[in-house]
Amino acid sequence: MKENTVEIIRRKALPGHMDRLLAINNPEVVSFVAEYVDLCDPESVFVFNGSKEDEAFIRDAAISLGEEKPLGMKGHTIHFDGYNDQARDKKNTRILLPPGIRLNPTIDTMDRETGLKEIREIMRGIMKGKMMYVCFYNLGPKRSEFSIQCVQLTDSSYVAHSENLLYRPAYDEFLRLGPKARFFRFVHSAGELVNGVSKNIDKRRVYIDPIGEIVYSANTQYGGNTIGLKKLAMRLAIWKGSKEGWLTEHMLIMGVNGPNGRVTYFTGAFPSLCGKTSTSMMVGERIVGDDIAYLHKRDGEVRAVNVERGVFGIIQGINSKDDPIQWKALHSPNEIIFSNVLVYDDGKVYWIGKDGETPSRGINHSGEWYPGKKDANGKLIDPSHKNARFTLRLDCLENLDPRLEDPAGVPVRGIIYGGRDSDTCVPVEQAFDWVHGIITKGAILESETTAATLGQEGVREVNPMSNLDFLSIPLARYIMDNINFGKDLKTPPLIFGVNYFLRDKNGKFLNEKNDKGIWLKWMELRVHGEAGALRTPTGLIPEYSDLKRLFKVVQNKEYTEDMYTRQFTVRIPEWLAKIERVTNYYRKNEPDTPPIFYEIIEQQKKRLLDSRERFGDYIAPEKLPEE
Ligand code: SPV
Ligand code: MN
Repeated sequence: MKENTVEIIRRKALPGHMDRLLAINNPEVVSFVAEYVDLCDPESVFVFNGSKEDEAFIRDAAISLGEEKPLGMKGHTIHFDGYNDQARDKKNTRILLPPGIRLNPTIDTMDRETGLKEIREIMRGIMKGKMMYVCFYNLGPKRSEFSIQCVQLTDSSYVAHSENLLYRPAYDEFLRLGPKARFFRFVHSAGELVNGVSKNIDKRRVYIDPIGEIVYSANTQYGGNTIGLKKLAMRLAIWKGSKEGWLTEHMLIMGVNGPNGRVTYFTGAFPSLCGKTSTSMMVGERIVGDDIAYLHKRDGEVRAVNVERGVFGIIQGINSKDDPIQWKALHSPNEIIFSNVLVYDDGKVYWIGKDGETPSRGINHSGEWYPGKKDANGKLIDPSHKNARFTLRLDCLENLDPRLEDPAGVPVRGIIYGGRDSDTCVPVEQAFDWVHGIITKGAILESETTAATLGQEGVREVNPMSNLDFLSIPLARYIMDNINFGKDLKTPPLIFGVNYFLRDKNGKFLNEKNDKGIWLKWMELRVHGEAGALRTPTGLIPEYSDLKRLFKVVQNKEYTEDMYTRQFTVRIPEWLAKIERVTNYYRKNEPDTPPIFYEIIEQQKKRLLDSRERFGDYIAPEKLPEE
């Protein structure tokens, strides 16, 4: 190691912290840190060794620097992002690629050399006057074939604090692995702060370099843009997994409790703000993860781990009746960071959809807030942001599954795809087989856009596997990776589509929020061949008698045949329109889409047309044959 590499850091490291770095015995770690100490020019360098004292130091720094403020309850803090910095910035998020690689047009890319040059200029001196945290984590459980080590550099104590809750600190793993550690790298700076928020939003950039396995994030604070190990690492992992034959998915992982103590594991992909977290936290079931999963094949089975160990969840709509588990965790003295909610009465929090009245005054991401307040463009400001969130460790939740840290992962028996779809798909439907599922439930999933990303809401967009925002490889290749993943499995997971957002002609939702608990129970029975099904042109749906029984036994609810018919009627015109839309989309945007995709879609179209001949546009389930 060059002497001056060490010297660059030593000059700024807190007492004893250079030794922490050298103890790792990995020259790559030292030269990575030195490069960015040199470029970003922080005032001091803190090396996080994973101890309780270090965690407390970071927590306290977040408060003393004003990035977080304590709330009324012990352990609770509030963090605000800047007014236009509360969601993922898709426009300024770019994958840096060498010439010749083409991604889906919705993903912004940039020539690698140009991007690296630009971001280095933006980051030059960006940490002046601040402390740089050097943090070590593990993605996935430790000492597991799923594990990926990471080093995060950030000048934000909020980001470091969030990562301490969300990921497994792994300085010990770096010590153990020494020079063998290969690691993902993240460099973040919130940039210059004014009133605690990033000032230079015009220079907000998130640049992802899958070849160098490094991500840069500058002039932003919102977690989705800054927490390197979350959606930024996901792009690196998708790239890596595609080369190595495993998958990185925007998926929850959960155990569903079946009869006689049986636990069946599912993963589920939903776009942001479409019910993924609330599904994973369903009362009576077991959460393993709510956002990102790695899927490997082992001994003919699919195995999954939660990449994270915490939740950065949407808070809007959480209430005591529908979400008792989250409600309880949010009202207990756990270590929790609230972001972009309303703070009132000196330390109470309010969010849209919470029990009780909206307070008449408070502080939110826009400063002092009162009902009727408008922003500079005349837009009414909600008391809390729609994408306001809470960050906590999963062990705050009473239904955490004990296998979260299992190095072998959990065996996956069912995969669920769901989007925000007001008029086409039934609430739950099983695909005929793996390939049919990957294509008609996953690859042609559409969803209406939400507040999780900047831009207009409610626009229907194709969102393959709910993972489109995070793809660093061509979509056509990603679809083939998924199809191939299903080959040679002894127990291929069943694939299901769900839709929590179906509405009637008057725009009223056809389902209650917790009906999803029943769809889970039905899927669990299907995995074990213990429930029947009816065959539709698009898949297999539940029989009324099974759902009626499940609603009664699980939720003590009467489920009428009329409700069932309204929910599970096959909507042929809407399905045909969807096929038209998605086929056009793929033809236009993904010229390399594999032929199997079009074959499966054509077969589905033919089944829909044949059924229309026999039954008309809308087929009530009573007319459908058993599977
Ligand atoms: C999502 O938007 O899908 C999230 C939060 O899970 S973010 O970190 O913004 O990606
Ligand atoms: Mn997500």
